[in-house]
Amino acid sequence: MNVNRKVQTLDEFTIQQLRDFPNATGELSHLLRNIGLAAKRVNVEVLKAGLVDILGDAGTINVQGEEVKKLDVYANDQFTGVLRHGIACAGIASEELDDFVAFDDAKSVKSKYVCMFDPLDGSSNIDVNVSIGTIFSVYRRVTEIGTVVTKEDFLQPGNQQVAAGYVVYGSSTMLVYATRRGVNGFTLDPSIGEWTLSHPEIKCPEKGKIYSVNHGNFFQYNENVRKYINICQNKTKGDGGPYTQRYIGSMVSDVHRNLIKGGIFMYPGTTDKPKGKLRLLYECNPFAFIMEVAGGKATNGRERILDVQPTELHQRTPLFIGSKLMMEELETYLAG
Ligand code: AHM
Ligand code: MG
Repeated sequence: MNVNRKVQTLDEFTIQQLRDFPNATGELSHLLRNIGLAAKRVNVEVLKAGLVDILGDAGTINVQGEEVKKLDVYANDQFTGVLRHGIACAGIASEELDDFVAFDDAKSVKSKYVCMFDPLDGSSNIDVNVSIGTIFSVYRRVTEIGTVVTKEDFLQPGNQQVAAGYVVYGSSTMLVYATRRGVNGFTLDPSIGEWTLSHPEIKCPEKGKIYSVNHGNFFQYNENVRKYINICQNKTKGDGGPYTQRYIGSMVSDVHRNLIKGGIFMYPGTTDKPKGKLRLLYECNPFAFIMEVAGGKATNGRERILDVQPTELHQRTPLFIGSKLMMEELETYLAG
């Protein structure tokens, strides 16, 4: 190990980035710092998830006499809380909440960003000790600074994102975030409780060998998607294959792996659910932004995810996302 290598923390990194923008206010750094703080708190609880029988089930009172919250509710409270009390965020929308929340205190109305998040994605994996994650997306508000934010601030197409990121609570805990300038990954060093730059300037390999899709739904996908899946199964060495199928069922982990190693992730529409399962605003848009900045692509099968004009906070969309060349091959099949 090279002990002389400079270890950069998330705060150092974001502050250094600011130096290139003399007029920057530091609000985005502040917001990212708050997200990092909430993620550390959530991480502590995720690490204890297996002790739920000892520490008490959600909704019960634990041995210390404290009310035990479901982890996804806890995560939602943490992210909402840090953003509400910070100085950079004027309002949030979350998978956990039916409607957006406008922060109406005197400081928050002067903030320029709104944030959307899925506080704990893949929550069906909590009980079985499989990686889960948080996904977030940051926009500049479109309403006037000094007023309370409205729905219009949240219903912006993904191409307006200022930053987006995710946290994987996995074998180690990582925070990855993108701005238009690049994608960078920070691993939590538990010995000092700091996010440490471990994956600078992430680029998604143009070609990959991994395809990720729920095969259980195969016969519910349309013919074009089924054809492409068959192509993935039949790749030979001369053809860039063979491909490997990997599907955890936690989007954050599945897309994170494919972003680093090269691959494609699909959650197509099904006959039962033509719009699929995933949510445009706080699941698909942030990943589409990260993937595009890293050199990959993301579509809903017809158009670029980032160009979709949202009409509802919780709208769903089919998603195809991953390495550039794999996506281009997929698109030839989706075109029919
Ligand atoms: P959630 O937000 O309720 O946790 O659901 C989203 C998750 C994604 O992380 C994952 O890609 C997908 O659901 C898996 O769904 P399925 O089990 O239908 O394949
Ligand atoms: Mg989710």
